[in-house]
Amino acid sequence: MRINKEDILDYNQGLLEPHQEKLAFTKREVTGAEQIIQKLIDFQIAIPSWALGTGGTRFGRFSGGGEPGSLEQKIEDIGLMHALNQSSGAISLHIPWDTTSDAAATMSQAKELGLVFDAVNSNTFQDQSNQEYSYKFGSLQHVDPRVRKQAVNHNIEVIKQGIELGSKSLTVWLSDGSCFPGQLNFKKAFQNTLESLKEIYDALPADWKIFVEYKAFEPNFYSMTVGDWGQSLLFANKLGDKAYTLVDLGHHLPNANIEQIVSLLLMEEKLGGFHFNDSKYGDDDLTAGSVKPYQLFLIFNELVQGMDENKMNHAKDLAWMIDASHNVKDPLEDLMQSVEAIMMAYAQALSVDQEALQHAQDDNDVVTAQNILQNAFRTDVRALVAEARLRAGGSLNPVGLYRKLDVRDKLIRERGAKTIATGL
Ligand SMILES: [Mn+2]
Repeated sequence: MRINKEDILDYNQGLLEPHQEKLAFTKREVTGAEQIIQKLIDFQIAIPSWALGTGGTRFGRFSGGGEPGSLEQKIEDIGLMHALNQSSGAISLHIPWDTTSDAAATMSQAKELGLVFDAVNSNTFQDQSNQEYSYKFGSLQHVDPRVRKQAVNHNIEVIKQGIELGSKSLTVWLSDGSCFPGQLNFKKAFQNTLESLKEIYDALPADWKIFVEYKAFEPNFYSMTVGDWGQSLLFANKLGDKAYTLVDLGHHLPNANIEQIVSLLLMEEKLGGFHFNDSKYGDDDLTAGSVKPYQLFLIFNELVQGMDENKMNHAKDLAWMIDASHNVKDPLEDLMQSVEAIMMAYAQALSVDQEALQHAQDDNDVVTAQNILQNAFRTDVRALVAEARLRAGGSLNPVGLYRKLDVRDKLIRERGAKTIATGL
């Protein structure tokens, strides 16, 4: 289904007056509000093709109904979400879960909905029915060169599909590692992985990037071959200029200082992309900003500071993606909540007086430094985020309009109550 422009305009009309009052107040509170609104309009967050269905766990999966059963329907879902919030204008495909047999048709469907294809993701953490060798004991790290070759070839195939869709980057997340002490020779696993990544790197077009994503644990529970940002950075540095580290918020050990990691990766000009989610315990895959919003803000503060120091374009120079899926919410409503939380953290970070913060740091004025950050975090910027959506043609309240239009019911009527999206 599609969201009509008229429905958006009608709905916004009813919310306009209180919004404008709130916006006027916020503009008095926040310096540079107009520039912030413009940056929010430009900022787009890619939606992964696997997040449109209810997420699975090891124990059960509870479909919410009307889930997209094909790539076309997934693009349609992201299109209607983008129509509502004007901030989800990119898709990140997971291959082989979501492949196209007609790239031109897929491209034109996406284009019509205002969407582009962001990073493509390979998958060597599962065995596919048609593959010759198993990834049970790893893929790019495997002791058997035939398994490594198969995994390398898969990644090269993913690059080829990405080229057809206008993508410019490949994200490699490996589940490679070991579950028991003694299972693996760490150095050999690293070297095998490096050799395999080099082959993939050599297949990248000149204007492409490769993102090496790390994860501390799961599915392997003793060692992960790309287990933290240090290991990822080692790979990225050894591979070359087109290789970067990718930070996924849920892929750290509890209480890791992710904002410090982000700051140093930007200093090294090796931060390539970012996966948003939130968690209380591990890789919980919860809605961004739902558990630790202050952490999300502190991360954005480092992102803004580091990107500005490197003269980077906030909207274009890093790959932003939501990487979350869970069991209890309507996936589209959940994604809209994530996007809103990300936009708020970004807006708050943009409002930080970086010069004053630096002075406070140079003076060892800890109280002022803390106040600068906490004042920004405690400022209600929701009206700025809503105004950015309004100016871009979206809804002042995306979830509100989604519910008013009974989108999920319509999708269930169209697609059925028992459809299951491909993915985890
Ligand atoms: Mn991820």
